[in-house]
Amino acid sequence: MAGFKSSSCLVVFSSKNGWPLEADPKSHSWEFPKNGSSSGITKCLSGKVKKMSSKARSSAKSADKSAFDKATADKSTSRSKTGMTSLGKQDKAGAQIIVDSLIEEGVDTMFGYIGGVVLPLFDRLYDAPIRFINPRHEQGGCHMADAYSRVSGKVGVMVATSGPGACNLVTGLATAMMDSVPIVALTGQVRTELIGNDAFQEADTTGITRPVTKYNCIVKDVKDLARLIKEAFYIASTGRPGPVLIDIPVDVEVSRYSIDRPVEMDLPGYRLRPKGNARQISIAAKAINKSEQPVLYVGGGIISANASDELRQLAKKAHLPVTMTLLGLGSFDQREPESLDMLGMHGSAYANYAVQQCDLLIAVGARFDDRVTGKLATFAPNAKIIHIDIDPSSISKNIRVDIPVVGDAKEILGELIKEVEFRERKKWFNKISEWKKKYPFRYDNTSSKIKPQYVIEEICRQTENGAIITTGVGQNQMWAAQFYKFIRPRQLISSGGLGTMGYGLPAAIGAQIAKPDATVIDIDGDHSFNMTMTELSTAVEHNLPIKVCVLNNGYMGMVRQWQELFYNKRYSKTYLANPDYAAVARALGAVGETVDKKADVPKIIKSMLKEKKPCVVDFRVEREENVWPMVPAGKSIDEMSGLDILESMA
Ligand SMILES: Cc1ncc(C[n+]2csc(CCOP(=O)(O)OP(=O)(O)O)c2C)c(N)n1
Ligand SMILES: [Mg+2]
Repeated sequence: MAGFKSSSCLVVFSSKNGWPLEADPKSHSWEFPKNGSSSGITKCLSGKVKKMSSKARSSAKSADKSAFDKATADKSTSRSKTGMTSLGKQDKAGAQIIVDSLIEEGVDTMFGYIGGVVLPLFDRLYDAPIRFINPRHEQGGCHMADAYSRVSGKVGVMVATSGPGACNLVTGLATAMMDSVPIVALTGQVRTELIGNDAFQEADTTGITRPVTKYNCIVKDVKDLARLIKEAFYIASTGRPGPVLIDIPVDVEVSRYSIDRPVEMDLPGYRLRPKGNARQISIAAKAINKSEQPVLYVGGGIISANASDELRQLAKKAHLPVTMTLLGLGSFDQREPESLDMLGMHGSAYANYAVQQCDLLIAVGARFDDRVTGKLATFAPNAKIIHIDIDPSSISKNIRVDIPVVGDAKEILGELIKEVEFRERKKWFNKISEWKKKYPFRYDNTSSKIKPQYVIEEICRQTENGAIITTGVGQNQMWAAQFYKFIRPRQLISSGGLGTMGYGLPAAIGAQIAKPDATVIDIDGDHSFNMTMTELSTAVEHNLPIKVCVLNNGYMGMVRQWQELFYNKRYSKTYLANPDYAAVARALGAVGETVDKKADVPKIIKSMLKEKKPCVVDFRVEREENVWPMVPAGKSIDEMSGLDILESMA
């Protein structure tokens, strides 16, 4: 491919390599850039470049504009009435069908990065009523779409070109897949007849992304395009949500099709069971009413089902202690007396003890992940287990469940609330409060060094528990989960299942786009931040007041911790020289500060919170601090290391 922009027109040379622009000799109709673009387009046949006359250009433009106006008018009338489609009846290029379908789905913001085979689509996006955020790397864009979704509750949309663009989405899709986040990713593909030819920028995108998407497909015919996009949104956002990818060859983008009836989905094998079985719900309620020592264990499913209100009602009405997974944090206000905070590998001692000693474990929207259960054979050994989940395949997957209830958490908890009774369970709650008193999350706050936990506590105090927090992966993530007390859903945005370093900054951008007025803080690790810090340019471009707090210990701290504990302190490749992050931030147009004195922490956080520009604060924290407690691999969750250390700090 080769192309350049001349003073008067975009000149494109066609090549056999699949250069995509509407240069197909068997051609479909041409798409013309709309107002504001360069003055015309050249049609390319077998490498020859022809120039359009200015008269032809202007008539083409006006024809195009009136079609656009008509489409817009069609949309405003038909959408609300039919609730089905506004795609209009006129003949349209696939690229326009894509844009209209997105608008139909209520998309007003999307993320994406251009490339050859998506040129027709980007041309249609040029003046579409959709806010477009251009990341600096497709992985970043996918994380932005993911966090945008987690914060807004809407489907995140990401578009990328074929080959390298699509490949760059893989980590982002896998992150969303593991955490059940609804994303629709649109990728361009080489022309249909070139597929399988090792064409320029060809990759088997559906093959590569199959394991990291809930569903994916390639569109072979423009007739199917609107339906497949509609299905993509539906599949992504219903049931157990997840990412869906639609691969669209460039010839489909330029082929024209006239949609003359409402678009209907055709998903005979995709069945949803939102309502839980009434008998199972009654059995669960009876078990709760009978239990002396129950624990509610809740995960991200509560948040995606918007069931936090019901969770609160259930916990209060039946009087149940509540522990949350990393992704569940925020679903139950951690200031409430029933909160046991997070459980699992770096969870609270009181949550882990309670789970191990409970007689009834009520799991809701959680999947018994190994970071939660530790040694499976000895997990919650005395408990009867209720599992409420929308995904039947996660029932009894890791742990044998006694009372499964498949369905939507909001609906099921709503029913359960009606049947449960209040029980005081004084002995049980007393036991829990003793553990809470004995083993709170602690650190040595008398140290003269900056402790990472102190930075987070101070951020929590100054933001009055109200900020949206994103994280990197590693110790920074675990300390954020331990020391920031979350009070509402969609407040902690973190890569739980995949544990993707580099998630924090792009996630903060996606979160801030979703909630422009919120205080959004990325609590990051130095090396996690380094993976995607190029996205600071995106934050600067859009003037987003995100705040990045780098807990800079110089190390890949979490891995160093394992090396300290289990590899005889042989710190193999966990130290990397860092750049001056504040200077990097300034070079990219953001505000950058470095803090190395403990006494400066409160005031720098105060000024950071007032900052309107994106800013990065590089906190030079204690280098070899560890996260406690810790359940070593293969141990039961009540076999925690570090409790003596926590006690010694009392
Ligand atoms: C993309 C990616 N590569 C490697 C890892 C493995 N890993 C987990 S935590 C970690 C170290 C993180 O270092 P840093 O961001 O500085 O965080 P810290 O633990 O020091 O807070 C590594 C390498 C990962 N989770 N993600
Ligand atoms: Mg680090």
